[in-house]
Amino acid sequence: MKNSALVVVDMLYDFIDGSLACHNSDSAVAQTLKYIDSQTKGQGGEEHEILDTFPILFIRDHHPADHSSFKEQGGIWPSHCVAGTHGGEIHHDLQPYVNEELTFDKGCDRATEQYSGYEGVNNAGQSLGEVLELLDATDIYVCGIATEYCVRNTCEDLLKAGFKVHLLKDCLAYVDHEGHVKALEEMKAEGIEIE
Ligand code: VGL
Ligand code: ZN
Repeated sequence: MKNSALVVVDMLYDFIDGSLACHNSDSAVAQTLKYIDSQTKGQGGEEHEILDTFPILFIRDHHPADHSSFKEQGGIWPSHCVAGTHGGEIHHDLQPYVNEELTFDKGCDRATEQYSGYEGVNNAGQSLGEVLELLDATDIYVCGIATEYCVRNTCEDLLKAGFKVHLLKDCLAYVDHEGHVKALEEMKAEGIEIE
């Protein structure tokens, strides 16, 4: 899997079993773990070796408590993924693969929606796009929540930036099933590989 990387989008408690719980989220987390496992086979099995050959990057929706997308502020979403709360944490089972430098926050600015993780930033202020280039990644595998919003916007920005994008369809959760199916069809037509 040389030159490949996995981007895990918003596998956070508020999207799994919290205020904005999405369909298929438990299964998406389980399938993501299975996928990560399948990539570790034949690579020595040591976690640091996996990370050297197949980096795993995490996106976090990371809002201030008065984010403009929240209903109380006139937005369309219930309050979710507030920085520092349980709802904004990455699922426990994925924690062994989380590395601070490869974790990118988005939606931090109160006034901006920012569905895409592409311009999310890590604790050193680097963006996801920048770090993927530094890693020499050409093929980006994407999974996460929600298909129609953050996953889609992240995939489209990656594609525009010239990466080959592979979407792991069993590792997705969504707000609405019809919206999920439609988003997959449209992404396929745009040149995103659905796998
Ligand atoms: C998302 C709704 C609100 C997402 C983020 O990451 O898909 N959806 N905020
Ligand atoms: Zn959000």
